[in-house]
Parts: sequence; structure tokens; C-alpha cells
Amino acid sequence: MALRFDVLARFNRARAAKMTLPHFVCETPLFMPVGTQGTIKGLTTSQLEEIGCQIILGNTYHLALRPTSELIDELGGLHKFMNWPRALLTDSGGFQMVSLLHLADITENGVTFQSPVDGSPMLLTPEESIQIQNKIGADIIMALDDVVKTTTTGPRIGEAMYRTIRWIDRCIAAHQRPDEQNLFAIVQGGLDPVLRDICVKALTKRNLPGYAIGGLAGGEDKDSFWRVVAQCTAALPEDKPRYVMGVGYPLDIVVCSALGADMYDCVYPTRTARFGSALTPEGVLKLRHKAMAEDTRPVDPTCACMVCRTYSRAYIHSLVTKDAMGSQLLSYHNLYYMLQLSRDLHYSIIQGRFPEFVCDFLKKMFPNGD
Ligand code: PRF
Ligand code: ZN
Repeated sequence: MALRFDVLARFNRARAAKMTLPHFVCETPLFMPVGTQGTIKGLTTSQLEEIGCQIILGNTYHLALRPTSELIDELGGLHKFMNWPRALLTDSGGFQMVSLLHLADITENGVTFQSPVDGSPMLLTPEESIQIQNKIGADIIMALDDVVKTTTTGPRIGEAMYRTIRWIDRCIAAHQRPDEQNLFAIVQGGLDPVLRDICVKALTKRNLPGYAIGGLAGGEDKDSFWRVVAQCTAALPEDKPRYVMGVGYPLDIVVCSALGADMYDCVYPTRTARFGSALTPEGVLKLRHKAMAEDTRPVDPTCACMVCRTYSRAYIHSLVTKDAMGSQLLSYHNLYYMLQLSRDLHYSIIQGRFPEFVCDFLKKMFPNGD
């Protein structure tokens, strides 16, 4: 195994841990910004280090198409290619294909899709996904899973869950670099507690370095979402990292951490920045709003980031939608906010004041109690 997971402190189900990966020692709970073509839109790798980013996520699907995994391999792996010295995680590609290309079709052998480059039919098997991820060289690689929308009902959910279990063995058999890269399995099973239970038990038996909870953050109601996370975190091993994929909003991260989850990823902070929205302790601040035009305060007066120390709301308002710098500055602030939230979770658990932190977070976010 190329991973060590040391739980440093707990508060009920919440935990703060040190996760030692080949390229970086991370502190959990942690948030992973999402990159697509080997970049986090709008930030340089030195800015990512500056804001305390520990690990970033790359998508196998995007990287395999362009610049291609062969080229990344030839040039010494993704760390070297993008000049990122800290940890990397790659997602297996199936979810991206299914969510981005409506033409994707899943069979027992893998995910078939039309190449967005030339329209030719292509197939991503569990073996190929792992082979590509072995070439990219991330610290954590994800198993190919069969993902269905959480709003799907009927036998398809069970089919996808059982297929995900069959595919994990193909992924394990194909993995060529277990001493340098950690393969995580992904729990599926939709909103069905029986299917989730079967999946957790089957995957846990494989004794992998970490486990993800997949198939969520797809439009299900919060109650169902939290119920599945609570069930899976309670059943997954205590001494391994638990990653909730595609999550999320600040509130979701706080709640999932209270339920014992450790890792998160989401495009939300950078995507919402490109629409002119800033994340703050009081909620979303819309910089496009005309009330910002003469507001000389920082985006978030309580934030210590470079953007909040340097620029006014009025200045960012003047850039947003007119110049790329507007969304770059907001992306910087939003990622800083998410990373600071992760650090606050980690240290509040360590210092035994997690409930106070959560109370304070909720009071600021929902001052009227709703
Ligand atoms: N599986 C994979 N990647 C993902 C998800 C998943 O279930 C989600 C959650 N819908 C986000 N990213 N492989
Ligand atoms: Zn800021």
C-alpha cells in the first residue's frame, strides 16, 4: 500500500486524520479542487500551493483524450507535466463519460461511447481505465464503476451495483503499480440501503487502501443523501479514508464530516466563480449585482486570502463577465474558502471544539434559523 491513514482525533463520528500519500502528507477532512485538462481553471500551480491545496483531482477521461495518457507517461507523469509537486487523484472516467456524453452506453465489458474528437466508437474497460491511470501516475486512482442517476428507479440500480463489484476485481487485477498508487473502490447502490450494504460488504472484503461513496450529489433530496452517507460511513473500515464523490457545497461538507467522511471534490467553487459568485460564511455573494458597483469592502472581510486582502467588491464587479481576471480572482477566493473550511474542520476536531465550530458555521450561514 502506498498510503498511511492515521486518525489523530475524533468527535463522535467525525475524525481528523493525517493521510500520507507518495507525494504529500494531507490533513483530513480535505477538499480537492477539480482540474480537467491538467489544470484548475484560472489558477496556477504555485497559487494552489499558496492557498494550501494538498491534493487535486484530474479526470482520466479528459486527460486520456488530450494530451493523452501516452504523452503524459512519456513526459514523466502528470505531476511533472503540470509541475504539481503535491498529491493527485484521478477519477476513472466512466462517470464523466456518462454525465457528459449522453451517447455513452454501459455493457458488461465497459463503457462504450463516441469519441468527441472524431466520432469513432470507443470502449473504456475497467482494465483500460486502470492502465491509463497507471500512466498518468496519480497518488490515488479510482476504480471504474457503473454509475446511475440517483433519481433512477428499478432493477438498473442493482445491476449497476453488482457490475461495480464485478469490475473491482478486474481493476485490482489490472493495477500494475500498487506500491506507488492507491486504488480506491466506489460504493454504489443508489438510495437503497440493502444494495448499499451489499456493496460496502463486498468492497470492504477486497481490503483496498480507501473507499469512495459514489452515485450521490445527482439531484436527490438532502435527507436521502445524508442517510446514504451516514449508512456507508458507519459500515466502512475505521482505519481507511472515506471519500464522498462530487460533494459539494460547504454545508454538505460540514454534515458529511460530522458523519465520518474524510474527502470531497467538486467543481462548484470554480464553476460558481465563473458565474460571478463568491462563497462566504454568510452564503453566496453575487458580484454581478449592481449593489456591488460602489462597495469598497473586500469580497469577504473575514477572509485572509490574497484577493480579499487586495481588491474591493467594486473592482471585481467591474471585471466579472468582462475580463477573465474577474473569474480568476473569484476562483482563487472560493478555493481558499473551501480549503480554509477543510482546515477549520480538521483543527476543530483536533482541538475538541467541533460542535462549537459547526454551531458557529450554521449560525452564520442560516442566521434566521432556517
Ligand atoms: N463515480 C465516479 N465519479 C464520480 C461519481 C461516481 O459515482 C460522482 C457522484 N455522482 C461524482 N464523481 N467514478
Ligand atoms: Zn478571500
